[in-house]
Amino acid sequence: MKLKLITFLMPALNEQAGIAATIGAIPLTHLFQAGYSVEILVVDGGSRDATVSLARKAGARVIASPRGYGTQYQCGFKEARGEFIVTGDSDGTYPFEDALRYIHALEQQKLDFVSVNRFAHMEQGAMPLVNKMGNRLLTLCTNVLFQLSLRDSQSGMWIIRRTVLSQLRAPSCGMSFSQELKIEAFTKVRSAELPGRYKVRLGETKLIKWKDGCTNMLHLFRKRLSF
Ligand SMILES: Nc1nc2c(ncn2[C@@H]2O[C@H](COP(=O)(O)OP(=O)(O)OP(=O)(O)O)[C@@H](O)[C@H]2O)c(=O)[nH]1
Ligand SMILES: [Mg+2]
Repeated sequence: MKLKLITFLMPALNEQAGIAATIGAIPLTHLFQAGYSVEILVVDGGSRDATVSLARKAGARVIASPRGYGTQYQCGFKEARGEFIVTGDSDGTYPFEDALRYIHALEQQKLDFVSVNRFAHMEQGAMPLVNKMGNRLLTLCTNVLFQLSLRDSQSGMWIIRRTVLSQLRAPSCGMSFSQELKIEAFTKVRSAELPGRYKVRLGETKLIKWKDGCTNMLHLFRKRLSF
C-alpha cells in the first residue's frame, strides 16, 4: 500500500523548552497504521538556544529562515513535500496527537483547509484574559470585514491540502500571516473550522502582545482595501 505523506510544519524561535515535546506528540505509529507516512519540518528563525539540536534529535529536518512567523511559514511551505501539511507552534500548545482526526475530516469532507478553533477546549491558564479579548476582537473584525464566521482567526493549527497553497496569497511576514492565510483559504478554497484543544505553553512567549495585536488589526483594514 502506498502511504500518503503528511508534513508536520513548525516555526521555531528559541523554543528549547517545548520543541522535543511538540515533535514527540506526533502520533507516528497511529498515522502509519492508518496509511500515512510523516515528514517533520522545523523552520528556525535564528534560535540562540538548543532548539535546532533538540529538533534534529527528535527526528525533524531543520531549515534556517529569516526571522518572522509568516516568513518562516513561507519558507516551510516551499520545502514541505507532504500531500497534507499540519502546522503548529513549537511550544506544545496545539494537539498534534489529534492530527489523524483532522486529516480524516479533511479527506472525508473533501476540504482543502481546516483551522482548529482553540476556544472549543482550552486548558485553564493556556491563554491570558487580555489575549483572549484581543483574539475575540480580531476575529470579530475579520468576520465583519471579510464576511466570514470564524471563531478563532488567530489559531496556528491548520491542516492543508498542499496543492491549494498556490491559490492562497499571504505575503505577511509577521504574526498577521495567520489571519491572512485564513482569510485567503476561507474565501478561495473549501475550508472549515473544527473544534480543538489548546494547552498551556512550554517556555517563554514570543508574542509581543500589544504590538502584534495592533499590527494585526491594521493589517485587516489594509488587506480589506486591497482585496
Ligand atoms: N511571536 C513570534 N513567534 C515566532 C517568531 N518566529 C518564530 N516564531 C514561532 O512561532 C510560534 C508562535 O509564537 P508564540 O510565542 O507561541 O505566539 P502565540 O502562540 O501567539 O503565543 P503563546 O500563547 O505564548 O503561545 C512559536 O513556535 C514561535 O517560536 C516571531 O518572530 N515572533
Ligand atoms: Mg504559541
